[in-house]
Amino acid sequence: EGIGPQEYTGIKMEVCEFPEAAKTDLASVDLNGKKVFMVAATLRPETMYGQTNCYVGPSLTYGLYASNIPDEYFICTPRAAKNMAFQKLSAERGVVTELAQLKGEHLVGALVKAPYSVYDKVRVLPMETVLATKGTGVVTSVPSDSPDDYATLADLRKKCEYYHLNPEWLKNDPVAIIETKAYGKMCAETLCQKLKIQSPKDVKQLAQAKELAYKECFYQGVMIIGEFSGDKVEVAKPKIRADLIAKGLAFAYNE
Ligand code: A2H
Repeated sequence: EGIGPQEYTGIKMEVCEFPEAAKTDLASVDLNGKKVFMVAATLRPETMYGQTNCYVGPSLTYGLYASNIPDEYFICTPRAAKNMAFQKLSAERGVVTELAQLKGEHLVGALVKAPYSVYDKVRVLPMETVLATKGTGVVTSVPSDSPDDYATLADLRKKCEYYHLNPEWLKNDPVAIIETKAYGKMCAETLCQKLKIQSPKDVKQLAQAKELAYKECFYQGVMIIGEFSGDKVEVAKPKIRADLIAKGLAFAYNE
């Protein structure tokens, strides 16, 4: 991290249902005949089978932007929209066309499509640790393989009343998608227990878990779901990424 460019995959999560607060933010925009996507930036496209939710930073500001594809709009941070404009991902190259601004917390509860996931549509939830300075500000949640996602889902489940979340939005359980000798089929859960991670605030242990998960699950892991089941994760990753892009479900995004 921080050294050289990051090659993300922008996952296009089509919005099927906006919460009332987001509808108010978007009131001045004509969305007739348009498709709106929340764009999640991931370094692990091979984990998309296990998406259970989508996270936004509740206190961050997002925008609705005209994309390079006619009638398709993207939701991401203004910072990401600017980067995208210089990667031929905006309506006009180098130009950011912002149609509306949305508060992150207004997106909580939105229903979005999750490409390749065993859960066809998933709910948007708040994640306090989403940074405005990285990716698109939208993080797709894969609690089987991301310790951050696992810790946040566990925390939200414990405090769903406090956060005013519908318990229905938290019902999707982690999915076994990758197996390793060291951590079994749920590496994030195993590591969170091993390192005694209690909440998303345990940043030091989470950083350690993240590193261990990457080393073990990325370099030693074997896919146990999908078209490349049985293949090493390292081998499956570029193939799954290429397929997602070829199907129009994702695009390359660098920063
Ligand atoms: B990853 P790096 Cl299964 N704020 O995707 C906080 N985290 C962000 C973010 C932001 N603005 N934008 C992206 N991310 C997350 C999948 C995944 C990820 C798995 C396992 C590990 C993992 C599912 N979530 O990342 O600092 C996204 O989560 C571990 C690092 O640029 C993205 O990939 O290295 C990753 O962090 C990018 O973080």
